[in-house]
Amino acid sequence: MDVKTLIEERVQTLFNLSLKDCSDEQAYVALLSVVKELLEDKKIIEGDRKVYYFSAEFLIGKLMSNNLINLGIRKEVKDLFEANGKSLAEIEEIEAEPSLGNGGLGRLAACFLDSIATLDLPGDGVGLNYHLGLFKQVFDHNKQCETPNPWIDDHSWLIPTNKHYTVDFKDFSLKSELYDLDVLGYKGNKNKLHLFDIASVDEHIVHDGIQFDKSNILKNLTLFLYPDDSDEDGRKLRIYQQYFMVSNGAQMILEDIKKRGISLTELDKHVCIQINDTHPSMVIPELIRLLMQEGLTMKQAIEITSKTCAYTNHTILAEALEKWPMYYLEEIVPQLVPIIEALDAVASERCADEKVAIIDSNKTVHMAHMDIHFGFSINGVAAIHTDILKDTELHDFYKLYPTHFNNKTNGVTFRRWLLSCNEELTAFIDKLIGEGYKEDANKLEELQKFVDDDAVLEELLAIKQTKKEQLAHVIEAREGVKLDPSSIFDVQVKRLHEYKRQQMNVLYIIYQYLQIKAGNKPAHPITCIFGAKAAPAYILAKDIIHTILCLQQIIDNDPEVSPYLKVVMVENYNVTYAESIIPAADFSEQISLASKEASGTSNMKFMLNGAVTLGTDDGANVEIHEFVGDDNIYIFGAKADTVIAHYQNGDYHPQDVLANDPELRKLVDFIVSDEMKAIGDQECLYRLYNDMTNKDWFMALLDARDYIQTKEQAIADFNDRKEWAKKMLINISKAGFFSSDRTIAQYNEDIWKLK
Ligand code: GPU
Repeated sequence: MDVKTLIEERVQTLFNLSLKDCSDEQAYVALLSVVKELLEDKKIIEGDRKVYYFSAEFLIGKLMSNNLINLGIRKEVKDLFEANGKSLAEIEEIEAEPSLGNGGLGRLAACFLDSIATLDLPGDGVGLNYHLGLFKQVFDHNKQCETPNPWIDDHSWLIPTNKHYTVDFKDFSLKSELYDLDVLGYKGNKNKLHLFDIASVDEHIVHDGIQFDKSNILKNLTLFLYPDDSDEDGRKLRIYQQYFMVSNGAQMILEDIKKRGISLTELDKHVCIQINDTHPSMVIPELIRLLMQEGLTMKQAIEITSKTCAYTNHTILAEALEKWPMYYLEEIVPQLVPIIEALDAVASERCADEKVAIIDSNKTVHMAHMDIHFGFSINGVAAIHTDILKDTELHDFYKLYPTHFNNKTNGVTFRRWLLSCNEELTAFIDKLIGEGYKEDANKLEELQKFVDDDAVLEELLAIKQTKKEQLAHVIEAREGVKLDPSSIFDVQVKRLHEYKRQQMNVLYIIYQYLQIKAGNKPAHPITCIFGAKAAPAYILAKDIIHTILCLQQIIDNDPEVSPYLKVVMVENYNVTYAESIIPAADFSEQISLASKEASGTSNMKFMLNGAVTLGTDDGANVEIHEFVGDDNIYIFGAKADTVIAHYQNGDYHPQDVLANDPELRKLVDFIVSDEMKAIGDQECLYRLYNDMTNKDWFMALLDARDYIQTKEQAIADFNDRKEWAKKMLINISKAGFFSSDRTIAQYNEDIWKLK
């Protein structure tokens, strides 16, 4: 039966209505039920060897649109709904976005699952089923407040399974429940995302935003991703979560191997476990423990585990590399302690230097060190990032295991970040070069032949305009803020972190505000769009949000300024929001302090949608720069080696910069001006001001002047519409390398070695 008939009949059976007469909700429910069945019928990708991607986060976004695309039926369904007076886009809105991730690391995991399935490789995700997600961000009095983000309802895609495992902690055991999600490849077969949970979790213990009793593990274990770890109970809860995730995953893998009649001594020939940053690192001692329970010697178990596990590092920020006091582990998972001690002993035989020790002299366990000593591969996520790991941050490990280090520059799935979120651009590209690029992204290069074709350039600008108008509607509906779609849409959307330097963007906004007040209008009106969540315990990040929201208010209320400058920070930025913001962007802000952003992935999505990058030579910006050339990107700021030298010499002081730059001082001073204090919270504003002027750990002042000048140049260039359209076209044509299909092919070639 064809899909149209299936849907029509389903509405009839479920609601006794015709598609024309049913509500959007009913249409959604019928569509969901049909699509779930189509997924169920898909074959599971098989192979003798399989990868398991262990990750604390899977920021998968809504699934309907993606599933329709990968089933190859989106157009049919869209037409059917249209013929019945309905809009597929509006119906897709109804789905709740799963809240299973935080930022780039989680979104990368989601893109990877899509590409693994698309390349027809056997590979499953392993994670946790957080009921209330990270948190839902709401703004109150220009401040971020956190509320629960429930997303599981009767219409979720989760598939209950009958699989259960027992996970032992020191004081109790937990029986897990496993929910699966189908991950369908583009016009292909499927893999699974396995999300572990327990039945006793109780959402009702949450009160006053996202407060709850952090010691009540039976009720809280899978409530939230990244529970506040500013106190000891919070940190211990994270260990409970991590061990629960990896023990379930490891048990599931061994069960499967045994069922297939394979000897556990051959595990590494059939399984590869990719450890996504350090959150799943306890899988190493847990796998060793389970193998010993099955009768292997410790020596055998260590050897097999080392040949099975591979580790991906996503940061060089020392504070983001997890370390746990040994006594936490003794209190929670004492069964791992003798194994970790044994691993530490083996590691110190290989190298006695404490810098590479697993357990240091304070009895702290360094999770990344365990991964590197006892995994067969360690990779960074962009060329410059891997180089910095080798040369600086992990140099001592590199000397020990030079052949284990490799780079895998990140990528993004074009199914979601072009085909699904930008139908207009997709249709235009189809018309220009055919659909081959959907299977082989490098074919986007063929767009180059239109670089002097005026009609093509004009159409590209027209599509961007359409996407900007659509975004303006979305933002008006959701935030009550009216945007001018003829202004430049300058976008910085990402987690709020000092190293990403939203505070430097703040200085630009203040600069522009003061310029306009002084009678100097910008070359083109500009709208600065932000989206960012701050970790609940990250005070300074919240101060930056407060400052942005206060600026937004001041500018909105100033008729002298608001026609030329607008600021909007959207509430609860998530994947769904990204899907309307990214296609509408003119400028892509990628302004991290050089050396600090491991890769970035929104930079890739933006270029793919024809935005031009304003960025530092950091993370994957470096590779984007190489691909598009100097004329099609705006690079500014200190280079990574300069920054690293500043840290090594301890010779960067924001006061030195300010002493030489009175103009810049005025911008910083504005943060605590009367205008700001009249509407803002003085404590927050002064805290940010004092930090920026006395510490400025991520050197925003160092690059601020160069940043402002570069952005002014970009605004001026934007006015030459034809030249700008060429930049857009070249960015799109060079985006092919950043497809996660390429990234996954490389993981497979160098690390996983699946069929
Ligand atoms: N990243 Br570590 C996160 O999103 N969360 C983390 O806990 C850590 C890293 C990001 C990096 O900041 C970003 O540069 C990178 O593109 C992304 O991981 C995926 O590799």
